[in-house]
Amino acid sequence: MAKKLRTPEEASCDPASITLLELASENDYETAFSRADSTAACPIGADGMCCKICAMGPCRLVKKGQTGVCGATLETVGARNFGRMVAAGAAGHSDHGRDLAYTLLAAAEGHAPDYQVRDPAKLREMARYLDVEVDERPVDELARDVALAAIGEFGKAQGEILYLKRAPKKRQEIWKKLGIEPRNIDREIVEMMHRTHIGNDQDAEHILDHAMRCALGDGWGGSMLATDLSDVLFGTPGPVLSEANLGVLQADEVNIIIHGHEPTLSEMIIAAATDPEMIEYAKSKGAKGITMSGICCTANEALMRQGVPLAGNFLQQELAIITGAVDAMVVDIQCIMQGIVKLADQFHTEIITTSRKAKITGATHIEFDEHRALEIAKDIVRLACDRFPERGDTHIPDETAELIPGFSHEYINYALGGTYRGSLRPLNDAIMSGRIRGVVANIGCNNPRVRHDEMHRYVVTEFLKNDVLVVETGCGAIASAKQGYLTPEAALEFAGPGLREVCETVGMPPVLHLGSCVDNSRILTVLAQMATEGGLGDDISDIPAVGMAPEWMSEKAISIATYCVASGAYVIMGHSSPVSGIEGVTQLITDRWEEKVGGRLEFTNEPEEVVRRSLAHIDKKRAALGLPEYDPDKWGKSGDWRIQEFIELPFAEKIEAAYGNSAK
Ligand code: NFS
Repeated sequence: MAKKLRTPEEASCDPASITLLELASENDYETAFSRADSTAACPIGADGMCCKICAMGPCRLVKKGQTGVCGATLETVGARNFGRMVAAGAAGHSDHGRDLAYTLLAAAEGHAPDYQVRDPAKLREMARYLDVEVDERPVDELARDVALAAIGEFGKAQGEILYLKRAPKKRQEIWKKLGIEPRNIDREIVEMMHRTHIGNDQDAEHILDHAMRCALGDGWGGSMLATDLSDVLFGTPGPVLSEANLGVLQADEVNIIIHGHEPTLSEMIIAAATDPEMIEYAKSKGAKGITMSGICCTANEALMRQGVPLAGNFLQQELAIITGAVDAMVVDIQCIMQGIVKLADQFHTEIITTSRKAKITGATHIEFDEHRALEIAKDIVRLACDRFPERGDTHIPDETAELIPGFSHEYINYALGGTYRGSLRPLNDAIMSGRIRGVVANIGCNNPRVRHDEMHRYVVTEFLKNDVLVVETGCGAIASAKQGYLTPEAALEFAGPGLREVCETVGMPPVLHLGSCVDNSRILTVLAQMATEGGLGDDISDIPAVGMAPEWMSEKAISIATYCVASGAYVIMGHSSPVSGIEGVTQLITDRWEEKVGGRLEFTNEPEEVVRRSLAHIDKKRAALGLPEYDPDKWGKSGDWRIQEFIELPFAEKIEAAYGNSAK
């Protein structure tokens, strides 16, 4: 019996996506939404109860006490499956970081003339953490040594990852005591694969300890290096004004979408697309100009630094093609659905793969080479322009929302403390006084098995109402951007009185966009600084904060969740647990991990439950710190809000409100 297909409204809560899903349904275009409806998830695999790491299986452990052919218990199988997800996720983030280090090296040695050091201050900061001598050395010389030191972090022979010292002292001691300090980034990933090979590590807790070590190599290693190197090469983000959703596509211009994760090529395509020669070329093809926009984390990278609009998040990559207005979708690595190629065959859209690590059968492959980056970028832009005259009908939804992204941890410091005294002190004070109840990091993907953007929307709305400051990255941030939460004005409409007052004073949105998924390392940095600033304990686990990925789907999300837990955070994932069928493993990643590292990892697909558990955790941490109990009525209505209400009053009431009875 065919499975029932969801209506567009059941599949997404985003109006632009609903419009295009209607079009997809009328024209039988296949998307991840329709494939999710027609492809039942394997219930045994979904619960983590299937082992396929050798050819004696696959073993499906569905009966009580059943083991694999080798005798592996359900707990061992579940821990191995989980550990391998962490390894794959950590590999993705970290390999991305490694490539950036090689780009910096090529730039410093003069082999990549289109790249340069854009943030020398950040380069010097990196140098200090990586034990590279700074002194008065020329930028290129320093950049070369920093690049080599960064590359060394992936495979050095001795010691531990140097960035671990960016964590609070107490946290470093916990890692040392447990023996989970990552030695180098690659080694922990390789060891995870080794341990989970048939007949090796067969103690679930022991495997999961290594999962934490491997993930820490991602969070405080590969991802943190990726963030810093991107800032050095392309500039540390600060606030910019931009727009989000598929309405950013232009009917009369060449539309190029950059999709994937790396800023290296996309920065060049942005430069090429603004080149007068390229704009003239677009005009020669009948277009008025060239519009760039982004999908997934490449979008976040380009948005944070260049203000390039967001076309959408993970589940909108196919919907963008269905608009008929995308002339080229240029992809690099990660989160790119193979389905876009088949779909693009029904339109004029050129799918261009660019990474030597990621080809897709049927796509045009133009391999990126950092040594002649701009030249390749121009070839790609030209190809997009060539497709423009082939367009058929276009269906660009009207929806766009304004946003102000660009909240790097440096900018948050600056915004709160000012130029001369950049500091998180005001944030800590606001939490201590109860104006801000706590902090939630809402991150991660979309998943077509749950209503697109709905969980993100629900939890963020509830947290704002409850005076919780929300920080975001990845596709979660794009979801909030489309909702209009990433503007300072959103505080007036959606935030509780205490949070609103802080946002009004600082002039910041109540939801801060911190960047792409590798930029979750910025969240680690902010948490570490909050812990060392004073007043909120002395470790990340003391802070009234929660991390979550309510619509997660990727292995990278599992790695992020694990390094956040190992860093002391309480993490709640939505959708479903990859080990839901294994009580022993569930107990290990919750209660046992909490005993060991102070953080725990839970899964629930109930949005109300995500909010309830988060607020309960925040209040528990506030109480443990001896902070006043959160009181929603304490702060009343802040300035701008009162003025807004005053403006809307009828004239007579205005007079009375302003002068009281004496005016009569
Ligand atoms: Ni993160 Fe970014 Fe999006 Fe999920 Fe994919 S784009 S790295 S994995 S889907 S948030």
